[in-house]
Amino acid sequence: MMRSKLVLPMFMLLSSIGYAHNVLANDYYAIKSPGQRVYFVEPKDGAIVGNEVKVVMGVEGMEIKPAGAVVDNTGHHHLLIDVQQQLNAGEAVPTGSNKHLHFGKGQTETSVKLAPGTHTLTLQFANGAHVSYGEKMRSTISVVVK
Ligand SMILES: [Cu+2]
Repeated sequence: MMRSKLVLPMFMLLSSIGYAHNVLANDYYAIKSPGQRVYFVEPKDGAIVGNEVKVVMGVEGMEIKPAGAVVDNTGHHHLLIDVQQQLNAGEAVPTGSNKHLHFGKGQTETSVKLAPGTHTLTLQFANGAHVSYGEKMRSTISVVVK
């Protein structure tokens, strides 16, 4: 009886240690690797665009790999459209949302349709399990659709 009551708390404790370790490891890596970043090749920040927007996604210091295995310093792009809540390192990019687009085949280009007005586009790189690398691998721009 004692033993089974301890299993869940122990599991929770070990899980939280694992989580903290991942977050710390990501932060450590971010400090050690200033050359790692994502950026918009297209469009440029502040660009005035038509309602069909071609987006070209760039990355430096990490390798693009299709979703699947989790390998250090690899991952795939995500495009967040008008999302205010950003993803910290260790948080998974939501699936099944039309505001969080996954490029899990390793794509670096896409085209999105946007209504007239100002829109925020965020690139977020994440690992093979769609777990965000956080702020270090994020870039946000705004565009104005005519
Ligand atoms: Cu993904």
